[in-house]
Amino acid sequence: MDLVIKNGTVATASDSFRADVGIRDGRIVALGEGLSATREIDATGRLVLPGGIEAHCHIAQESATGGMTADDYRSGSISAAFGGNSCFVPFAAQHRGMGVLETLALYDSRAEGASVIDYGYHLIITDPTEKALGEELPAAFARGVTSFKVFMTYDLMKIDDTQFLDILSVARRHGALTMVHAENSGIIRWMSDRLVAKGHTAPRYHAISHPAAAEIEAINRAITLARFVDAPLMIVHVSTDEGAALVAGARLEGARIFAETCPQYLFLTRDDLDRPGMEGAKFMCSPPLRDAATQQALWRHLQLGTFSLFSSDHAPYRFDASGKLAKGPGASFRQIANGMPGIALRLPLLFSEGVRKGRITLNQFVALAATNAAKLYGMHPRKGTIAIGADADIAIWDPEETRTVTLADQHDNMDYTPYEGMTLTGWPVTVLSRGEVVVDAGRLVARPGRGRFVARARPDFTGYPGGRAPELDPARNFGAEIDP
Ligand code: DUC
Ligand code: ZN
Ligand code: ZN
Repeated sequence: MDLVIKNGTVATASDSFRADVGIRDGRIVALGEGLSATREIDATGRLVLPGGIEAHCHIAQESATGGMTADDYRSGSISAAFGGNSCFVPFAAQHRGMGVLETLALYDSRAEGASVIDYGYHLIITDPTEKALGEELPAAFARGVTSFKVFMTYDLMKIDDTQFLDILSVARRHGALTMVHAENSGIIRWMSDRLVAKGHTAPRYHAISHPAAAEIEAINRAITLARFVDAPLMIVHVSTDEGAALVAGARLEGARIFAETCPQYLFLTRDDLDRPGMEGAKFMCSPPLRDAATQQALWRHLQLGTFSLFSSDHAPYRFDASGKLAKGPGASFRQIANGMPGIALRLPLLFSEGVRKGRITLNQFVALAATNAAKLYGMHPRKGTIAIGADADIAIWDPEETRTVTLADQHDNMDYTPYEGMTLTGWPVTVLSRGEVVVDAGRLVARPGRGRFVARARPDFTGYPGGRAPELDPARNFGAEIDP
């Protein structure tokens, strides 16, 4: 062994136990008592957890209208590592007219030589041409990009229901997971037109223009379409109790329907959009922040397992002319980029307010931090757990350390944090990726560019049998041959 982490409490998604962790050539090779090696890290009083996997973040990504995120693979990965993550999966966004493989090549050029932690991509598909569906998505899957995100809203990105069914079918055939941004485009446009016509353009009206009903309708439709063709589906950034309840109902019936929520929906409310001047723009994201009652409902869904994932949706747009205020200091909510940072605080927020306050167990925390993402995005058991043979992607946490969040301590390229002033207990102190220390005691000690692309395998849907609609079943549709 070249390294042993000694005397800590190891936790996985199922168990917590005292053990030393032995590492050789970047992998975990031993778990036991009294292990020794030439290099040792003393983890007395600390938790030894799988490194976090940040499964939803926007890094070096331009929006359909051209705005670029403030973080690239260097700053984004460094910020992720300081937040206890040793792997992340940003998006590779196809814009209309671009090929899928061309999109992946572009993101390769952005990530290679820059990331301090391992990375993969989810593809965003906005232009599902015959070539994309027939050749390029299968090729992307073969090179380890096994999840595809689609949008039901945004004029320059949205797909219609037919295209959605096409993508779900291709994903199902290859064993990929389709992810969806579920909001009803018509409701949002209808509300936005009326608000703007009456001069209601301030950031707070963003939440009014994206009502809960828009999310609920779209989640219902997305689940219906996915179940119709028996395709697995991940509903990202769920912000409503009713939307989460639709997911819970489908899961109870064995459908392969999964969901994610994000820190902003648990820790912020739409009152934050009502801050003076344009300050509310810092809290604009889509779906928007909701109310305190919804926060409580979402915590409940997190506790009960409706949400498999808890991701940051780090979408870093600065509060200046390069980001949120690109259209000027008095821009309408329609013209302000949606998104906020959170990649470094996702896990400290969940640990402090979830584990420390008794809302979730340490093992649930591990599942939400890493294990579930590893399983659903095809990286388990190589990543997302502490087990013999797994990559030594490990975060050592001090569960007693208390810090107050402030921008000066952040490592991203942002000029604000929405969580400024929150006091949190429990912080990652040392983060390893494939056995190499990346962050230690507040310092970056690894070289940007050491992170590697992770070719992901098929997601693991064990326990969810699914089942297709009778009209697609040859035994029940008078023999019609429809191959979804
Ligand atoms: N969807 C995201 O996933 N992130 C930011 C904005 C959006 O619409
Ligand atoms: Zn989205
Ligand atoms: Zn996002």
